[in-house]
Amino acid sequence: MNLTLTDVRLTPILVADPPLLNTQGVHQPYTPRLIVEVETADGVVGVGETYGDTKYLELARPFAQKLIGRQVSDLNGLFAVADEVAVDRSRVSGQLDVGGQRGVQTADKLRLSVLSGFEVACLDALGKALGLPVHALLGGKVRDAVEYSAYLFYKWALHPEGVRAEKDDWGAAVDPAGIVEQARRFKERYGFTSFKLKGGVFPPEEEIAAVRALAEAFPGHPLRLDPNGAWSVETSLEVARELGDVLEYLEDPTLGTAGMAEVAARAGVPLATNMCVTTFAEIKEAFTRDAVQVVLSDHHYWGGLRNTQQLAAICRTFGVGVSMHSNTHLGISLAAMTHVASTVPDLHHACDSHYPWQSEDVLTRRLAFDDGKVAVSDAPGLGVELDRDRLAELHRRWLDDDGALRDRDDATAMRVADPAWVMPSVPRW
Ligand code: GKR
Ligand code: MG
Repeated sequence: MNLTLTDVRLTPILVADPPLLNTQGVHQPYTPRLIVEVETADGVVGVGETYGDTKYLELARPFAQKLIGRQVSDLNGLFAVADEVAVDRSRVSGQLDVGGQRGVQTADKLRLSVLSGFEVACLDALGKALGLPVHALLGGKVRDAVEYSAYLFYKWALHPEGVRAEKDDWGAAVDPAGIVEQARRFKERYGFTSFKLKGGVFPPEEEIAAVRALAEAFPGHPLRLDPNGAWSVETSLEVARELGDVLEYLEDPTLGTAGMAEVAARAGVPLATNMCVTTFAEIKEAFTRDAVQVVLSDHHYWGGLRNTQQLAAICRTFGVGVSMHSNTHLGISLAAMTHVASTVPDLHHACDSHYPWQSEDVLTRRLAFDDGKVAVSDAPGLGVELDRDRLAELHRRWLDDDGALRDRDDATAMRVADPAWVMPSVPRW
């Protein structure tokens, strides 16, 4: 068996995205993703997926070149490659590590997000070469299916008039009744039993009313609300008081470890985060101050599936819960999330996934949610197959774009509907 990497292919694509609202604005009609393929000397191909914005592509290209001639099994070596790419780039631009501690973390996340696309592709290829599923390469699954939650969004029925976009069949959801209806459809279509609402869009009292309406419509179902740090400490405490009896957790009510620690100390509701703890460097302070009770891991920016396992082990050690964050993604990433989640012993919360919002994919067969769960594949590698025609079509869309959509920018997308829109300063309420 020859495990030497002989080819690495990067295909940036644009994928249809519905008009989902968040505190920064609205999703663009198409969102960029990057599909990674690695090929061994024996012709075994592995696939990975990560963010596709320009800044990721700029790192991914030199990364891909450096992989040729390396072993597909050399997963630890990927970190050395990432460092080399960063050093080469900072020599040229002096850019990567500017901006103090925050700047270092942003650069780390960028680098690790790129690395994760290659790590997943290598694991897929290695699994195929050895005839083993990815979860086996990660030590073996401890469950046969992984539970996901319905990710509810305030949304418009359509993207603004005049904007080229694909239609979705979800309709509008801009009030409690719309959110309950969306949740019903999520439950009917996919069997989800826990619900997360993306908040920070409307004033807190409206979002409290939406969560109350969900609690009434789905008694006993776990509920979460995530305003992406749009609230002050006082507002967060008020929301916690109003919803404490129905929330499984409150996600990133306010920004920063200090604010989260204050809310956590006084709210009486567990806090989850994908904003306050996003790198290993942030763990110590947040855990010492008891600022978060659940870390929402994301294998993209945490640096792959094995780093996700390390994060889970640290959380376990400190008695902090772990689950999964998501951003717009396709089936390759959902497969990767499912494999790693299947190996994490203490996964006590359903994971997030945007996948139901993505009507397009690059796989010959979409992954399915049954009773809110994705079955863990035992096929070699990730257990997914690339649809090359579809990949080519979505890449063509990326090539045809004049650059306006190649970088996700929810505030600019919002300005199409509301030219006066400026990204709200935080805390907004
Ligand atoms: O897709 O609009 C969105 C979300 O707001 C996403 O960007 C967040 O990263 O899902 C995420 C979250 O949990 O914060
Ligand atoms: Mg979040």
